[in-house]
Amino acid sequence: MAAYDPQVKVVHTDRHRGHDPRVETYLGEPVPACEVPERAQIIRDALAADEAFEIVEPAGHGSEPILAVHDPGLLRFLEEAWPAVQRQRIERDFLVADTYPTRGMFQGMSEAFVAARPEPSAIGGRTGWWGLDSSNPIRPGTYDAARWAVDVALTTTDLVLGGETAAYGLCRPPGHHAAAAMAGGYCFFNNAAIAAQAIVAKTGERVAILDVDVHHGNGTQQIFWRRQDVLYISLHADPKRLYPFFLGHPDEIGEGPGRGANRNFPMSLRADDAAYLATLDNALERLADEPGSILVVSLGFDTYEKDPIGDLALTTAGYHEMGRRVGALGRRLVILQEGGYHLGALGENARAWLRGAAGLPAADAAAVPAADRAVRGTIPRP
Ligand code: SP5
Ligand code: ZN
Repeated sequence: MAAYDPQVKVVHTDRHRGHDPRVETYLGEPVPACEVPERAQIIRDALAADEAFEIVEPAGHGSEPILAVHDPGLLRFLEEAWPAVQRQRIERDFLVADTYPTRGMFQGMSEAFVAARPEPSAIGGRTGWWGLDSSNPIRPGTYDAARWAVDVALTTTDLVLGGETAAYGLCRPPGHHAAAAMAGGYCFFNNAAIAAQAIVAKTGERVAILDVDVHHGNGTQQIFWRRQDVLYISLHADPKRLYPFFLGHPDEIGEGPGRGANRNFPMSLRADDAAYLATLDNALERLADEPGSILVVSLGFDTYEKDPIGDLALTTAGYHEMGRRVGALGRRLVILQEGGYHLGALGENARAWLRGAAGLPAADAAAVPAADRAVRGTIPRP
């Protein structure tokens, strides 16, 4: 018999492994990649060893939910990119753009004129056309992995629409930097935005997205910028200091019908649990009078005190408390993985957050080995 009934369902597939970047660049210099397959494996293993969780496989959902959010050109590019590299017989095993269409290039030209510029045909030009930055190399298995990350998000959504109070999608690659017509920041499709759109379409309710990754979710903000029915709330490092640099400021509140449905909360350098949780409480006040029964969480652990991103300073105990406060909102939760790169702590941080969200005590990781727990069928409560 399970120690906890109901268990929190964790949607996971190992199909993410084909997206296995080895290097990214830091100021142009090659450095070891942060967003690696071990991340998802570590979180999966930590949750599989805890009887509060049950791992389930995703189901395929096809292209339609992706096209409800993304430009068909982005989908086509990601599908065609690796085969195009192969046709060119370039001696390399990854694809990264080095030329991007940035704002100064089009200065003074009308929006309609700029929108009518044609997509290049060369693969280097196409990669820049659909990309934000050089931190997300395309590998042979990237497209398949990115498609499965969307299916993980949509299966998680189905579970919650089917009556689960909360479910967690172990999405990899992550999604929140991907805009309607742009990949970037380790992201290809915006898993959380696709989930939110699917919820709106199926329920007709308003949906809120809470983004607690250390980076501003510029893609999610862009996708719902003019939408009143999807509220985007993000806590993140000040973009003056940290990627994505060009969006994430507090005056970005949405436009048109979406005015007021976008809220950014940049944090000060090395903000700790207390500072973060105080800002979280402020941010969640915006949710109080917002209709809708489901909250999508873009969950990142790159706010961790020892994360290589190195901007904020949260602890494992802080994650449990953050999860607890989000769970206590009384909304059903579609929780989707975004960033988090400290491999040694990722498992415990995910476990702490999710146990908090499920109203469970923070487990004492050292108390009983996983094998013993399975035999005894119970988890010691502190
Ligand atoms: C989903 C997500 O967390 N995306 C983050 C994308 C960040 N892209 C640039 C990161 C550069 C960090 N390189 C590590 C160097 C640490 N000093
Ligand atoms: Zn991040």
